[in-house]
Amino acid sequence: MIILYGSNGSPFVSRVRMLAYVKEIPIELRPAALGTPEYQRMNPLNKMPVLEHDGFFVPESAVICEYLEEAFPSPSVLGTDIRERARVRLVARTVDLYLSGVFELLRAAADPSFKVDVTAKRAELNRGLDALETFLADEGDFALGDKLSLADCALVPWLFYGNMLTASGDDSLTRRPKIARYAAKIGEFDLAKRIWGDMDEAFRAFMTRWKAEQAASKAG
Ligand SMILES: N[C@@H](CCC(=O)N[C@@H](CS)C(=O)NCC(=O)O)C(=O)O
Repeated sequence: MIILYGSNGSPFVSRVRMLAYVKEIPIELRPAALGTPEYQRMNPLNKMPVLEHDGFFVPESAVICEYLEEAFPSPSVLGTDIRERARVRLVARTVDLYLSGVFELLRAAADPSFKVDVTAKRAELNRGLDALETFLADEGDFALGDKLSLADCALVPWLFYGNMLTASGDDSLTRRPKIARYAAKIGEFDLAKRIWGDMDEAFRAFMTRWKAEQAASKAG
């Protein structure tokens, strides 16, 4: 039995779910009781997601994806040779380490009480996006060409938020031709639509709760 603890609004949870859709792995999604001793035992980092596979716990979305790739090798989404695998991992790592500025910039725009150095975040994001622009393939429907890979599983959920930045009038993605082409092209696939649909539902529910909490704290 495979259980994924987390919620669909998280790009890290959605990355694992996208892989599960691709590999047709039946995964049960359960809420993550962050902060509880029970959850802490499953993931001492106290973040979502955590995967439970027959009693074995795996935290960290990138590690979970590679675990599932090894446990369910077909179809392969990591690449057929060591250089292809390096390129897949490089894109996924770039998303993880250098593109999270998107989340902070969106949050800063929505929540004046969220304090962040916007100029520094923007510079960091630009560095990551410049690198991504270099790493993406010139042609093909997917991040690294004609075959869907773990690079797409990292990028598609991230793009849910990246597209929000674009919708707010920010040209960070659209002024970079390869990223712009990728964002438009991948959005045509049912898989991306499905992931973004799941994320949208969870995000709207989160925003409704958050706005109610904000209103309650102002009133009280
Ligand atoms: N590097 C982690 C990041 C996971 C992460 O940041 N998850 C967020 C949700 S999007 C979380 O659990 N936040 C709760 C917290 O930080 O307390 C991964 O790839 O799984």
